[in-house]
Amino acid sequence: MYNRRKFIKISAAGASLAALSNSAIAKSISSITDTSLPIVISTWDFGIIANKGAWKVLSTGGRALDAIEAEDITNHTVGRTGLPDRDGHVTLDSCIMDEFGNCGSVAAMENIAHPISVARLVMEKTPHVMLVGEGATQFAVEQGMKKEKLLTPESEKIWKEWLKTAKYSPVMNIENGQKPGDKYNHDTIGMLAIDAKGNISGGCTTSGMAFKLHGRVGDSPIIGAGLYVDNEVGGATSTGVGEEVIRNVGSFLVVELMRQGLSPEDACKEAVHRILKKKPEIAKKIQVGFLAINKKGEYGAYAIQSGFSFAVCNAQQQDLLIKGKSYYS
Ligand code: SD4
Repeated sequence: MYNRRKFIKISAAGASLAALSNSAIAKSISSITDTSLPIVISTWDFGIIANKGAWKVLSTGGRALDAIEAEDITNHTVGRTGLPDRDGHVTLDSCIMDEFGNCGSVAAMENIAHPISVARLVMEKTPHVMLVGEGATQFAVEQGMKKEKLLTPESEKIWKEWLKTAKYSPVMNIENGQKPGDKYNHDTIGMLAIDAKGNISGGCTTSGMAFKLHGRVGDSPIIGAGLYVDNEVGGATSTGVGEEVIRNVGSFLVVELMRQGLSPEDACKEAVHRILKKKPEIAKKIQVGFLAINKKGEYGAYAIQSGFSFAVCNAQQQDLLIKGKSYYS
């Protein structure tokens, strides 16, 4: 079914963005009419790498849920290389949701490198939706996952450097361009996939805002905030300052707006506008971005600030990187 290629209508309005990535094409899009399935889309530049793992599953006829679990990236975003909280603990948040509305989640979990797999186990092996902190780690170990130290020497060095001033303030768009020495702040991979059968699943994983208070949980593991999937309508995920997304139940809102007929991009835009309307005073200081896909495979994104990108992978192209539109340019 993934041979069912259709024309991708992409305006070249933002063609000068090629600097975003060497391997990828960055374009500003006016409308997406590509409905080729299967498809996987992910937040930020590093979504290209994450999509590759998912594509192996999708391109061989696999289930969207398995594709989502296959996301694996090695920057400072999640898992083994996430930046710690202000006390030096790497705590991970993750959730997953399938085409039946099943969902699982872990929050503030330490010492387990691949949190989305634990989230899936919570979904499939327990009567619960969410496990947090030590209970989540304990459950993961019981399920055979390895307990390990997640704070790398590199992350420890960055944290110790931060301790000298211990000043906490979100840095916008730090997710992109991560390399040693960059200023990291928060990182997230939000991913949405539709398989060849047309079923939708999603996942969202993060180490949260770097140097956050110990115990802080953002939007990423919260169903409806960092992620929401409704197989009749589509899916949405978010990135940026999670507190604002939680306050507005962002991803659920985007999916409900798509249900009412809005395009993925317009639904994301309306959700961003709700955040801005409630707190105009913070609008210029923070980043929040939404990414969405509808049942047809049309996708779109919208963020408060420019600099939010997302990666698209389908039969036509596996490394498409798109600059999301934004309120401030
Ligand atoms: C959080 N939303 O913990 C996450 C962080 C994030 O890109 O998305 N960073 O609030």
